[in-house]
Amino acid sequence: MNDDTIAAISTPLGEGGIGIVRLSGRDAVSIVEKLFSSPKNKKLSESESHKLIHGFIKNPSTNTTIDEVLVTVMKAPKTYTKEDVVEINCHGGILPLREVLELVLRSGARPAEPGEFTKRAFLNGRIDLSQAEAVIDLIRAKTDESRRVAVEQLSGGLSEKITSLRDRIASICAHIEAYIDFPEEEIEPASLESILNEIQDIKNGLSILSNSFEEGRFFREGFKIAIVGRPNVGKSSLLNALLNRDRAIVTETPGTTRDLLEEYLNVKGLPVRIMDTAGIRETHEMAEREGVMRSLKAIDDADLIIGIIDGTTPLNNEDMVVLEKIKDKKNIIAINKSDLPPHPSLPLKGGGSGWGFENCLKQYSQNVLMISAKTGEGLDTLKDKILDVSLIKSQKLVGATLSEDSYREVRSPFDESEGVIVTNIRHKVAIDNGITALNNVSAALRSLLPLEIVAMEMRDALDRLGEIVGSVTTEDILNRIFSEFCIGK
Ligand SMILES: Nc1nc2c(ncn2[C@@H]2O[C@H](COP(=O)(O)OP(=O)(O)OP(=O)(O)O)[C@@H](O)[C@H]2O)c(=O)[nH]1
Ligand SMILES: [Mg+2]
Repeated sequence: MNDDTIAAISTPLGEGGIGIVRLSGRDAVSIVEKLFSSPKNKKLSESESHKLIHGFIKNPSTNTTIDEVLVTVMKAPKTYTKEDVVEINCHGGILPLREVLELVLRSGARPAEPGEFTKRAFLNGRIDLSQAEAVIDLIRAKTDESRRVAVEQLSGGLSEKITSLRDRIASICAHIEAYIDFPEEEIEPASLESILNEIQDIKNGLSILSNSFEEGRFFREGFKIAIVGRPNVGKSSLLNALLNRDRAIVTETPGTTRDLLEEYLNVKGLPVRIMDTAGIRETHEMAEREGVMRSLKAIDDADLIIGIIDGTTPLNNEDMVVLEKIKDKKNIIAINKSDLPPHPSLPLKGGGSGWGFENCLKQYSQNVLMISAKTGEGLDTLKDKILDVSLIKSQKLVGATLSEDSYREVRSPFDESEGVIVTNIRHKVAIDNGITALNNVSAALRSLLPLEIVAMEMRDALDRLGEIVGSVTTEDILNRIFSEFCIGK
């Protein structure tokens, strides 16, 4: 248990309806008691736990009232940190909050470090490390799906999986150590076979989790999409249409967009980071040239490229340069401006095609469609395509077939992990290290190496997985994790 009491403003700084100063630690109640006065002379130390009490925070040295407040005393251990926690609900302006915090600090609390409340929840055993990490994922979640995955992890979904796999390793380990204690006994072939099978089964469980990471990354960071094409084809217009607001500048002059512009977007539950880019063309203008360089880099970085073609003009050399650049990447080609009369070489709306254009594009992409960024025509189909393409990518990674077409169905490979998706690179690395250690165990058993070596590798596997839940950890790991948090969480 920590001796000191920490305090911080736990709500965002700025104007709001209310703002909260939070304290946690042994002296939390007595510190606030010194500053609090209730019209009915209620004492915080005698009040019922987890109930709001109305009153005022006063500066005891000047006896001036700083703010009218509602205070909640939450007695240990049923609190966020498992320590005594006091929350002071102030009026939401920055001045009252700062003054209340300052008084609290002068009365014996110390400023909390980023994430320190959550760190205490971990150190005091209320949550494990992967749950603590889910807190920050939840705070940062950009879509319903990423929120769902974070809540699942926070409620212990990943921890349970890891813990049960660890328990199974531990019992094999105990089995093997028993043989070490009786060196005259040998493991019987049948018993050896069943140990090897059990290890394989545990490894399969770990692989399912490890494979879910690529999808997990999308939920955490967003699936990265770059909109590219030559100048004036309607890239910025498409970004605006997808976002439903005028985010990017659109003009009829080619070369309008000079810099990358990135926004978050929710495509039917898939969190997407979408980038508008500068039109790609040869240019001697310095700023535009830099912009084009960034567009080319965006093509390299993205998970999916949407290449835009202007359907009212013939394909030109600039289009060809773009098409060549994107043809080996996961891509969709959107022929824009379908609200205008198409260029005669374009495929005709509603079926039949003109000459060349469509076939030509098919060499560059399996996904060619027509849209109008202006009227919104085709955008729903585009979103479906984005979803398809993103899931095909993750399906490949889990080695499943590509027959399903609905989103929910396509997610079925993840039913194997019962909705537990690994989103954190730290967890993925630990799981992969665990798999490596188990591979070493199987190899050592098969080549009849001394059982001490087998047991050592098994303990290594246990430790690697222990890093995920925090049963094995270092100060360095903890600092790295909790420094990512905001102060007051
Ligand atoms: N009719 C019609 N006009 C469009 C459509 N999409 C874009 N435009 C027009 O095409 C012109 C260029 O649009 P932008 O969105 O600025 O094109 P861009 O590709 O971002 O251009 P750069 O930033 O210069 O590379 C503007 O005049 C738009 O109004 C469309 O679907 N239909
Ligand atoms: Mg633009």
